[in-house]
Amino acid sequence: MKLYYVPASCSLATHIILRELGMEFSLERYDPSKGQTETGSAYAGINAKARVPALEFANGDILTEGSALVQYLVSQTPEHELALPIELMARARVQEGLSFIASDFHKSFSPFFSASTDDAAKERAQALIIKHLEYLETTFGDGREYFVDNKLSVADIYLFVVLRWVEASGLELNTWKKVFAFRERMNMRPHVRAALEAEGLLEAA
Ligand SMILES: N[C@@H](CCC(=O)N[C@@H](CS)C(=O)NCC(=O)O)C(=O)O
Repeated sequence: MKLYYVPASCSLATHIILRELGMEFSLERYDPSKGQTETGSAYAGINAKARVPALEFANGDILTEGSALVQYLVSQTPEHELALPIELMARARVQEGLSFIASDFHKSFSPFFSASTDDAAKERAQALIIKHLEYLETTFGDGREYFVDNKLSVADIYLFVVLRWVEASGLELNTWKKVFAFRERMNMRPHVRAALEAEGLLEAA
């Protein structure tokens, strides 16, 4: 498998999960400013949506959308602690967590990654991020170590990746102590550190 990625972006979640699952994969960096990958391939031919992550399989199939990708990957290893629960409500809880992160939390950071965003839009986005962080702080407030049902899941890894962007929005994650402690814990996982190193992010982590 080959993972197309942009360093520190949401593709980092797929990258970490590939490592946590012990899967064989290679990495190919995408440069959005050039519309090309590091080997000179036009990215439009890989993902017409011009987004990472995209995962290419040996038979040439390409799968996109981070939430779908990580669910596909953990479904290959049903015995792994990251596998989706078999019980339907517990499984839906993980999907509920992933949906919140992908649709609400992740996307609230978009204005900070666009050169054309004005200050008013950034202020509105920051207010939304604060609202999401308050919700997360309450969720972790009951002594939970993990986001969904206090059991490690792919949602924790995606949440960790998005929490790495908080400072880029002008906020200090340390304001939300329990969420901050969660990010610190996730940051210490060996496969997380290996992925950060591979993307050249270790000093910044
Ligand atoms: N719906 C997509 C969105 C992915 C997405 O927003 N990717 C961003 C990085 S976090 C991206 O590819 N940015 C490059 C660009 O906008 O040029 C998913 O969930 O996988």
